Amino acid sequence: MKKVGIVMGSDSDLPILRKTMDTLASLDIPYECHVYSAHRTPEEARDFALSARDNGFGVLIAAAGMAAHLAGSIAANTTLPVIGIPCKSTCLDGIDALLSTVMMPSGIPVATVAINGGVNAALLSAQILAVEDAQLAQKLAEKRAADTRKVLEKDAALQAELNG
Ligand code: RP5
Repeated sequence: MKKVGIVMGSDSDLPILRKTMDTLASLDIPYECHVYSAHRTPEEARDFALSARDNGFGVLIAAAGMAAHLAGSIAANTTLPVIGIPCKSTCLDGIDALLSTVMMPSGIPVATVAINGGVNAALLSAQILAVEDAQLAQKLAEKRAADTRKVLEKDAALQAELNG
């Protein structure tokens, strides 16, 4: 199976990416995770993106806060699918990162998930890999069914509390 490459702009983003890694691990998807910044380590971020396909990656996830150019700069240097996670920082509640990540010019797409959307980034990367992997598609279907059951159990508990 192809690997998922995870890049974050700072180790301060790690709590969000831990959810990404946990979700990938729960689906037995191999991944690598790095701290490379579009602004502080532009050469390392560029080299990672340029070599990603040859290094066995199938999807890349890039997470950054503030003026979040990481996902866009990674996408500029690869034709692998790139998923952007805008991270909430102390100012502007993550709207700064959301707009910086999502508003890509035509030609260089970034599939942007919600602010701090670490779980969905992992699931979207899994769904991309599952296009050519029936076993992974089955695992994703089972996870969906389990999540559905959890919600219905909560509804049943609520109905029991409200209606006796
Ligand atoms: C961004 O700036 C990082 O992705 C992080 O979200 C934010 C703050 O970084 P630190 O100052 O905590 O290293 O580049």
